[in-house]
Order: sequence, then structure tokens, then C-alpha cells
Amino acid sequence: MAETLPDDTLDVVIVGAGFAGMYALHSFRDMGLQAKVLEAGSDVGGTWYWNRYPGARCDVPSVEYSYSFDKDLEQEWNWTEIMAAQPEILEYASHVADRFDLRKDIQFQTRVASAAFDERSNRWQVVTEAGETFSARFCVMATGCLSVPNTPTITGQESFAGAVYHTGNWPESGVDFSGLKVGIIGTGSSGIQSIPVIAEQAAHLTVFQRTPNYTMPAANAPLKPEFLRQAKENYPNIRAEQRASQVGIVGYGFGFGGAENVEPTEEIRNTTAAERQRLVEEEGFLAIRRYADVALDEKANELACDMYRAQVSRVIKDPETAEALMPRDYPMGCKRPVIDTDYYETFNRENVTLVDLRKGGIERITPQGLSTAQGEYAFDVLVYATGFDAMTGALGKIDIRGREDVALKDYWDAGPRTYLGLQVAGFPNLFTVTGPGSPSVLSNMIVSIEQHIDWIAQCIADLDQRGAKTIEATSGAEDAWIAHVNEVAENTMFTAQSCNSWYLGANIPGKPRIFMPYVGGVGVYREKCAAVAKNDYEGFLLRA
Ligand code: FAD
Ligand code: N01
Repeated sequence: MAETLPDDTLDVVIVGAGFAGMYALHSFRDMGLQAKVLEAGSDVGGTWYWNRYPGARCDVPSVEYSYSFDKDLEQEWNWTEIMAAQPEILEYASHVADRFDLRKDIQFQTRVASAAFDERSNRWQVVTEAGETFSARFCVMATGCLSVPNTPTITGQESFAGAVYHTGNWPESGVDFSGLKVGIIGTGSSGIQSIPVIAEQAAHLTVFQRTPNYTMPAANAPLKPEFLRQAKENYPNIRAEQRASQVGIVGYGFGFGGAENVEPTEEIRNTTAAERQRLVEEEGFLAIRRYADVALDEKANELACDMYRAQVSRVIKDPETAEALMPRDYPMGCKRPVIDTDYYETFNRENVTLVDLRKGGIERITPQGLSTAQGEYAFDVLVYATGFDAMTGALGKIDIRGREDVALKDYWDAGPRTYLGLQVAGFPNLFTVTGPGSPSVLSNMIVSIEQHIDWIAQCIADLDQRGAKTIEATSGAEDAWIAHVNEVAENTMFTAQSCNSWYLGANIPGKPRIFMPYVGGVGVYREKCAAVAKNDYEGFLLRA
């Protein structure tokens, strides 16, 4: 193992070169700090570097899913679609890296294995898998919330004779499915985006579905030049509205470029069955967008689910397939919303078969395909669209040690504990970006990333200004914050008993069932973070 002497000149080690790590590097360098990024991949982009599967795309309007920190960058970049596809977002990330000369301080193909706080020097010692050590005053974990692909353990997995892919780790060279029989496991966002595109290319596609999802038509379209011009003019307002909003999205892309923005205002409970039926016939799935009470009230949610299922049966020709595609056992809105392009229509194709695993689950993977309790299915290529070990996965893979050699893994044994999603008690000078306990994955992530990095940067500047060497969350503040995070999540669809989402860790066997993100809203959360800083970093302990 190569080992270098710790470089004591570094102020900050940043782990990860997605949108969070890139902005962190830019910000810290701007403050005159010595910062270095360590990234496992061979280029910038994070999510958009790894998730190159066919159909991968953002579901936030492009003009909103972009950095706001540089006005010239905002003006010079031209998005081409209401919601950008993966190649365009990756190109944007690359453009940002070029424009701000970021790559010179990013070490690629470098996976961090451990990070330990040395109490004598008050420095973090960050060690890579290759054995290289970096020492810095601060460590910023910009490791991503959806960056550790989850491949379920299935008997016989290694015996499959064909190629195997995971949507979250797609080959850079792409995959040509022409003439091939393909099997895909998973119908979350990644499955729902990729299934229609793979079906168009493959000779045959077999979709293995364990739980049917709720998904809305994306209504994506090319951006009209006039819209883009207006958006650029309006950027100061758009950004201000995003920051004050619930989820960091204004919906600005809709209404101008093609898709319509409908403000939910009506109460579904005040409608009759006949009215709902008529609306489904006129507007399809999108009729549900009218109703404001669906996310708040169980009965309203049930009515919306009925409308949803009515539309599934209108679109799908084969009644048995339609029934299999209808979600029934959990409320709409408890999982991450999914939007799609031609998802349901794909199941009317001759070359697509849906296997409803609720009628007989997967028993084993064989050299030729997959064996279930309801029969054998043969294919040449297997695609896992089985999601991620979300929010805590990447941190759990690094051996992180705080004061008294306490391992983060042990400290989080019963579920993640943070103060504001930014720090963990006992782990001084370690910051998590969009960590559990912050709006994070419930928001437009770029808005939340910029807020976290700005807060961390200001915090470091304040510490330096007053000569403080360390900052750490107190356990009391952590307890109070966790109680608040739980309180606001109570009685929402997110925490319904019947909900098994990755927000709750329910997709990973053995993971504690805890609702991880903060549902209080982007605007409210920003105010709380700002107040904490203003109030002399209330809830944090600063030591000279
Ligand atoms: P990431 O982009 O995940 O970057 C983290 C980086 O850290 C990765 O490059 C990884 O290689 C690196 N890393 C992790 N561990 C280590 C280690 N031990 N050593 C070295 N490097 C390490 N969000 C939205 O707001 N809107 C969307 O429409 C949206 N669409 C999405 C679509 C997909 C397919 C996925 C998977 C996620 C989507 N997200 C979306 C969430 C997305 O993850 C964020 O928007 C954003 O890109 C996260 O940026 P990040 O820098 O925090 O993390
Ligand atoms: O992962 P998921 P994803 N046997 O966990 C199934 C973001 N994203 O990659 O529901 C059989 O949602 C599992 O079944 P079940 C977004 O935040 C955004 O699709 O557990 N099936 C489920 O169907 C998103 O939420 C976009 O019963 C198994 C699927 O695999 C997040 O990333 C696009 C199984 C996993 O769904 C994750 O989405 C893509 C098994 N053993 C991703 N194990 C946008 O559009 C798992 N499954 C913005």
C-alpha cells in the first residue's frame, strides 16, 4: 500500500465530487482555504456520472435544478428541455468544473476508506483505499444520499451467464440492447424511467415488479427560447422563491415550455364519484393534481388512489396486467414521487411482459434467467433497478471515528442522529451535506446543497475569525432536533404504517426504520439554520 505523509497544509478535505463537493471546493477556495476533493469516480457529476441508464433524467425544471451561486454561469448556460436528461446535466457539471478550474484540486479514482479525528492535533486523518493519508482541519462528507447502489442478495446470483448491470452504476460506454432479451428487477424511479427506453430497443423485456408504483406523466418538452430568456431575466426572483418554498421548487419550468403547472386548490372530498370519473376521462392521471387535501388526509388520499387506478385500467389493454400495475396497499405520496414518459403505454407492447412478484416471488437466479414461484423466465441481460442504500449508505461505508475513537456506524446503530443534518455529536469539525435530519431528498437537492455549503463556509470563517479550533454539536441539541424531525413527520403519508420507502430505510434488510429527511420545508429549515448561526451557534460547542 502506498502511503504518503499527512499534508498538514490542508484546511478541508471534501469527500465526493458531485454537485455538493464541487460547490464546496469552489466556496472554500474562494475564502482562501486550502481544500482538496477525493472522488471515487473518474470525473465530476456524482449522481449524473454514475446513473447513465437509458432514460435517466431530472424531474425538477432544468432552470431550477442548477447552481445559483454565479450570475454569469446562470446566464451563459442554455438548458434545452424543461427537465434535462442525464447527458445534459453531466455536461453542465463538466462545464462548471472547467469554468471554475475545479479538477486541479480533485483527486479522482480515489475512494476514501476511513476518516478519524485526532484529538491531539484537532485534525481529521482521511485515508484512501490505496492507503494515502490526508490531514485537514475540517472534513466535509459530500458523499451523496443516493450514491451506494443496492443489489439485493438473491440465490444463484453469480451463476447468471449474461451481462449484469445496475442502473446506479451504468457503464460509461452505454449498453446496446438490440436483439437481446432483457430482464429488469425494480419499478422505482430508475426502473420506470428506463423500462420504456429499453423496451424500444430490446427484442424482449421482462419486468419483475414487487410493488406497483404511483407515477405521473412528466409532460416534458423542449424549452422554448422565449421561456429561457424570461427565466434568465427572472432568476433573482426564481431563486428567492425557491429558497422560501417547501421543497425548493417553484415549478417555473411549467406553463412556458410545454407542460402545464396546476396549483392544487380544490378538495377531493367535495367531489362526487361521477365528477371524478369525468375528470379522469378528460385529464387522465393529471386530474389528481387539482386536489390539495390528498397529501394531508387519508380519506382524500384513498379517493385519489381510486382515480389513479381508474386511469391505469383505461390505459392498459390487458385487464390482468392493469390489475398488476395498480398500487393498492399504501398511500400515494408516501414514497419519492415518480414521473415518467410512456411508462404504462409500454406494457401494451408485444415485446414486454410484466411479472407480478406478489403472485410468486423470486426464488433464484439461474444461468439462463430467473426462477420464480410462478415459473421460469429466460433472458440474455439482467438489469437491477433496485435502488440505493439511501442517506446513510455512503457514510456507513467509510470507517468514521470521532472523539474517543467512537465509530459513526456504532453511534448510528439505531438510526442516524444529527443536529440540523449538518453535524453529529462527538464528531467535531465533520460536516455532512444534505445529511439525515435536513430537507435533503425531499427538496430540489441543488438548493439544499448550496444552503448547506454556504452555512458550513460561513461557520468555518466565523471559527477562524474568533480563533476557535473546533465546533461540534451537543448531544442535547441533537436530541431536541431529532425530536423535532420526528414530530413534523408524524401523521404525514411519509410515516404511514403501510409505507415502505427508502426514506424510512425500509428497502434495506436490517436497516432501522427511521424517517430520515426533515419534512418541515426548505424555507423554514433555512431560517432555523440561520438563526442558530446568528445565535452564537446555539447547540454547538466551540472550543479554542
Ligand atoms: P452525489 O451526486 O451522489 O455525489 C457524491 C459523490 O461522492 C459520488 O460521485 C461518489 O462517487 C462520491 N463518493 C461517495 N463515497 C465516496 C468515498 N468513500 N470516497 C470517495 N468518493 C465517494 N435530485 C433532485 O433534486 N432532482 C432530481 O430530479 C433528481 N434526480 C435524480 C435522479 C437519479 C437517477 C438519482 C440517483 C438521484 C437524483 N436526484 C435528484 C438526487 C441527486 O442525488 C442530487 O440531486 C444531487 O445530484 C446529489 O449531489 P451530491 O453531490 O450531494 O451527491
Ligand atoms: O430505487 P427505488 P430507484 N426483489 O428504491 C425493487 C432518485 N431517482 O433507483 O418497492 C424485487 O425507488 C423495489 O421493490 P419494492 C429518486 O429519489 C430519481 O428507482 O421494494 N424487487 C423497487 O421497485 C428515487 O426515489 C429519478 O417492493 C426489488 C425498486 O427495486 C431514488 O433515486 C430517477 C428487490 C427500487 O426502487 C431511488 O430510485 C431515478 C428485490 N429483492 C432515481 N429489491 C428522477 O426521475 C428492490 N426491489 C428524478
